[in-house]
Amino acid sequence: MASINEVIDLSPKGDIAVVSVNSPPVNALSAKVREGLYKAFVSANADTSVRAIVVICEGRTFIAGADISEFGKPSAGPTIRDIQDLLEAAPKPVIAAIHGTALGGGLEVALAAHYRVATKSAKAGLPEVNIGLVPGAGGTQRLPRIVGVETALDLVTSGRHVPAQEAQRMGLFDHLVDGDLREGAIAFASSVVAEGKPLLRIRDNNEKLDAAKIFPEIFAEFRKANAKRFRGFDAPEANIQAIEAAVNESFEVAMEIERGLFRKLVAGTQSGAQRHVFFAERQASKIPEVPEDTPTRPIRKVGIVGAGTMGGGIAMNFLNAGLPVIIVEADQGALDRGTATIQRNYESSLSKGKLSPSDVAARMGLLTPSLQFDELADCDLVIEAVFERMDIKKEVFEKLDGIAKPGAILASNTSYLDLDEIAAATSRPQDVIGLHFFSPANVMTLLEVVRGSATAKDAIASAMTLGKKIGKVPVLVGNCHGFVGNRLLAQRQREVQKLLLEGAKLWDIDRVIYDFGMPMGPFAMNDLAGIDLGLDPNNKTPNSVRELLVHLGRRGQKTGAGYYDYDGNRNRSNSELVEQVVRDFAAQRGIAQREISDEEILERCLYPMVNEGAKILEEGIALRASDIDVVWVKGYGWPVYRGGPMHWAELVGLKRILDRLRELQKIHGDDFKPAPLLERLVAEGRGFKTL
Ligand code: 3H9
Repeated sequence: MASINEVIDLSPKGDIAVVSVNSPPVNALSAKVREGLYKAFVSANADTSVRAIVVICEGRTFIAGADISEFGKPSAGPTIRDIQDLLEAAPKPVIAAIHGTALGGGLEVALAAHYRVATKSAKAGLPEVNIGLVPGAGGTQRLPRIVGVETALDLVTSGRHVPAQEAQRMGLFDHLVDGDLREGAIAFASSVVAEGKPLLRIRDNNEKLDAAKIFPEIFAEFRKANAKRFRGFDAPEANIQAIEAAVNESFEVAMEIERGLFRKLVAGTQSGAQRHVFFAERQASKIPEVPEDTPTRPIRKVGIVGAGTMGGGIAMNFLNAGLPVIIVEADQGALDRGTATIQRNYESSLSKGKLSPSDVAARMGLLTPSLQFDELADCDLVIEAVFERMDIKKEVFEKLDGIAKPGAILASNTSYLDLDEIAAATSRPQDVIGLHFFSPANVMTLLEVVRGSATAKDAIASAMTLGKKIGKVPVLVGNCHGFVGNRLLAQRQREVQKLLLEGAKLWDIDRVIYDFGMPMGPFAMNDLAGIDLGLDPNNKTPNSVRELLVHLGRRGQKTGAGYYDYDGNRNRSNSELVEQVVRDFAAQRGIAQREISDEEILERCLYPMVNEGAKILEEGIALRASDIDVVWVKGYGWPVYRGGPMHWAELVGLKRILDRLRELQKIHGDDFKPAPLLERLVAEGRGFKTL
């Protein structure tokens, strides 16, 4: 790249000036890009031989937004708004030529151009809400002026990437180019000049705002309809307010309102946490010991052992990605039920319009149900999803060892068990790996990739790549009981049960956890999943509140009663009977009950999780603190606006957590014994992110 600076080129093509951005990976609007663009537009605007300007990008995408890594740092040079002012006020037509994804600040730059052309595979969106922001360069002002208020509200609060055809229907794109984008854009620019088309400035066009002026209730209705989805988040409301300002204020005043909202959010903890998760998610796929150029094993056919809920859900991931799957069960009834569930899930997507009949047929066409284990012989990857018991898992792996082809990856979906012990049942532990999917496996995006002590690097690289291919967020974890996610969960579960016996009401515990931002409290969650899950059905001597409830036939929502009572519509209410069961059990155990504050509930549930995270880091089970955050945000519903347990811990203050753990240790014993790493970090005044 030459002409303006390392990342911006300005070249004439006849009487059209072409401004190109080349700043890999995603042409984000870094200081260098902004500076180059500004200079290029000043120059092209002033050059009287130039009759139109095309702005286009090299590489995989049009500008994908502001440079998120620059947020929170002092900024210098021209702002995005300065560039937009130059574009919008240019005395000649400016055409944005879009391929890949025009997102955030990228789309905002394009919206300040007079026209937008795009490839048929291009997408556009304002995804700032996903990193806790509002668009800060007029996106909330120009977008509703093109697509109308209702659509704009949907786009800015969902952050959805709109495909080219839909964007054209909405008026976001003026023209879709077949073939070469640069040539198409130059031809379009020439025609604008030749036909003397107007310099369309979106800011001047207020027509699309009229409907909301006549019907201002649209905002209240939108808030109400989406209250559940927006719960806890600051950014959706700010986005709505910015669009309200577009309707009620002048362009200039509303631009200032948008700027104020952006500034407040970008300095706040929610956006900080959401940006942390954005980068953490991408960081998770980087494994120092397994560099990106590590060869991967081709995976063309996948075998699944077990057609239960997990096996079926796992199979769907691969069918969705166009990979043939053979699913094996021991008995015909279970195989038929599993296949029928997969078919039913696809039909439900069909009825919601998410899949077409041919999509469903193609996916089901890739599925081969079988009762013959031997048919797994030509699979490149086999995933075991049988009952969570070591003896059963070992038997499966012994059998697999006998039939799988050399080099096939043999994976276990175990959520707790020792992967090395499973691997030892084979003669090829280097090919054995854990692929821990989360239920429902076709929906949840987390994939814990468990490495055993002998797992080969290329098997790890293959699993990580495949995980991304099927749309998961793969996180590499080491082998231990419960890996990362369930190890943290076990801490919370233990405290929840202890708190209950000490006098906290279960609905108070649920409320505190829910208000923190988790999708559900632990008891409501238990009732949903079935509180008998994993318990021995023949146990005649119940030894915990949970076992007592199961003994009473209160197995959760499915029996109309569990920790809570349920009516016919699964609405829950508090149960006096359960309160009594808890009180009696505590008395029998000699546990004195007392009032427990919300603060204590939260600290006792969450601080031990942070402490466990520190132990996990110390043991090398997770590569970095942010991987633990990704696991809990993607797999367990930790509110993304709190950034995951380790990020949150630093906001609370590691010293405060350590001090409280020490106090709790004195009262309640070694469940609260601080991790040596936590002590060391506090002593050194450092945080997890410095490791
Ligand atoms: C904004 O625009 C604010 C404005 O309204 C106004 C301000 C005043 N900045 O995802 P990938 C990096 S807010 C910095 O793996 P893909 C990413 O970290 C922004 N870096 O690729 C990764 O780095 P590495 C609004 C960014 O092909 C590499 O690029 N825009 C940015 O799967 C590849 O990323 C957004 O929120 C960025 N903006 O997906 C869009 N974007 O290789 C955010 C990416 O070191 N970006 N990186 O790990 C995305 O959604 C996806 O990255 C995208 C590509 C769809 C573009």
